[in-house]
Amino acid sequence: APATSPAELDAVVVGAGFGGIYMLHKLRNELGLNVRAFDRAGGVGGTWYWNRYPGALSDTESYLYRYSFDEELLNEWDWTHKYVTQPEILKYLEHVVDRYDLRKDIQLNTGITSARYDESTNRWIIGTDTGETITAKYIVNGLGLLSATNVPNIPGVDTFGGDIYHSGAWPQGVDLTGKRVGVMGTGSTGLQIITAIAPKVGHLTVFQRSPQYSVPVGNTTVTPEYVASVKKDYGKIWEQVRGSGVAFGFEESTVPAMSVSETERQAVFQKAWEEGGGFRFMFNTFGDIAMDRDANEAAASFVRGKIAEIVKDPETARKLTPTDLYAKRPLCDSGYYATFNRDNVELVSIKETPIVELTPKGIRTSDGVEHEIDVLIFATGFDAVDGNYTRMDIRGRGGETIQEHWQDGPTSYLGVTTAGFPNMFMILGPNGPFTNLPPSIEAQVEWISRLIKDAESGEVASVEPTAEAEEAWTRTCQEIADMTLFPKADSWIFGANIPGKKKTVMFYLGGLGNYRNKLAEVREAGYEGFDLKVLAPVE
Ligand code: FAD
Ligand code: NA7
Repeated sequence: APATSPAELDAVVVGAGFGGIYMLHKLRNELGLNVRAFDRAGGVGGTWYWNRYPGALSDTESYLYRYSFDEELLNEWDWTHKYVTQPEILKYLEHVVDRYDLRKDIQLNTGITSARYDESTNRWIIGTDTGETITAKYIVNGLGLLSATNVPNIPGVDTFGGDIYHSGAWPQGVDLTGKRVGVMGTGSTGLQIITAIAPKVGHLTVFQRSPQYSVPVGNTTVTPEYVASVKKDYGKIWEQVRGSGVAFGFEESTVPAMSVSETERQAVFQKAWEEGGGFRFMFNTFGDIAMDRDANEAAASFVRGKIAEIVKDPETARKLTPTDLYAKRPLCDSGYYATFNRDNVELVSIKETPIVELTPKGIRTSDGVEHEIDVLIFATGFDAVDGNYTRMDIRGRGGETIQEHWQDGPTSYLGVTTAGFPNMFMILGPNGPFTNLPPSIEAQVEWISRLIKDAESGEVASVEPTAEAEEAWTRTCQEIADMTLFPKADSWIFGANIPGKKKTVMFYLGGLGNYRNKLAEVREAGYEGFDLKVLAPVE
């Protein structure tokens, strides 16, 4: 029931995924603050609550898709396969919530709709979609960077007689057995869904906008001996991860692809193909795949060769073969290309024959064909990074809205704060690191928590970055991105997947090690780049 008077809290955490859960633990259990976390979901887990689609799997190896802060938990939590599935990750996060007794301070089924900074009291006034008002000194947003769903606007959607699901809001209990299913979207998610459902559905029509480079994920069972050896080495493993680039557990290669012979290059790619993993293929084979056009083309042409070998029908192979740069988030799969050899799977290139409309029976494309389907699955991704921010009414100093502040694209200082929004922190905010994410989330949560601790012990009324610090960080991220090929490919990494969204840099591509060093330097320099407004002069 709506509270009659505003609840007064020290801090509000928005989101109960990897980020929000750890933040709540730090602020409540370590700093002793009065905190509540909110999530619009009906359960905890964030990404892993929402994405229950068939085949949902992390493509970070199991041993690294978890928190590292709790040694005891690392030692007791087992895994059976090289990669963890959605139900396993969800179970893990629920366990963490119970382990730290967090559930009683997580309010589910409650969306935060507004947050307004009151300069006279230095507090945030926060509104929910259940009609509550809460005030808090701090607000920490763990809204998720791949969380606000992107649903295509297709004419005739209301006339369609079948069911429509988005991968990122997958309902419980969907049975696709024997049905005629259409999947739109061939990113990481689309590949997983297509590969998982093809053997079960009656007929599968894949509506492909862009062909993709993908390598095998290489999921296998792991032995108890292997698990024990990882546990024994965890200290060293996490140290390596924290100092690495993409935090996927391997050393990034520094060898230029063109510095070795053609034979050796093919052997390196082949070995990576057999071992599996998208990030490995891009970053562990050679050091310049994502930087140098020739190196990139070498990797791309290796994958094109695989498609030609695997896919039997030449016309399908042609449609599946990308010709652009290999510079999106690297993909991996459990037999994606081979799925198109199945009799019940059909590929429609919607670049060649665009979708005209949804009809009562299915999808009509520009060649006049009506593709009949019972179920349409949108694996069309997310309004990434700032999507959940701009769907809220957030107002900082002088009533400036987040939409106004970010009209030229989302920015931040260090990925965790933004100028004019005092005492507001972000986990995985814009221009944070592009990595396996739990280690980056930990770095940010720990840094934010320490800043709040320092602020609390120093009578600080408000903390915010200067506009100059934010501009400098944006420039740094831009400069690093411009050294890579990523901005030259259209993907969510730069906001290019959303119609009308400005294409800008949204990540710090300098690696986790450098990012952590930067965070540490800023703190050690007395929070360089921040304005700390003191409540009362400290004697
Ligand atoms: P999330 O887990 O997204 O949680 C955010 C929560 O905030 C959500 O529950 C949402 O409901 C809630 N929320 C948002 N706005 C509001 C609001 N206004 N009010 C209330 N609640 C709100 N990362 C990897 O590193 N490796 C992988 O292999 C990997 N695989 C992925 C696979 C899929 C299908 C997806 C979608 C993402 C994947 N990711 C992967 C990225 C993944 O999102 C992060 O690893 C991590 O789970 C993010 O945690 P988070 O807490 O920051 O955000
Ligand atoms: P992605 O990677 O953004 O992929 C979305 C896919 O949907 C991609 O193939 C898009 O084509 C396609 N798409 C997007 N909008 C449309 C419309 N309007 N019509 C047709 N096709 C469309 O999202 P995922 O969920 O797969 O993965 C996101 C991240 O989550 C992933 O990297 C992991 O970290 C987990 P496009 O390529 O843009 O032409």
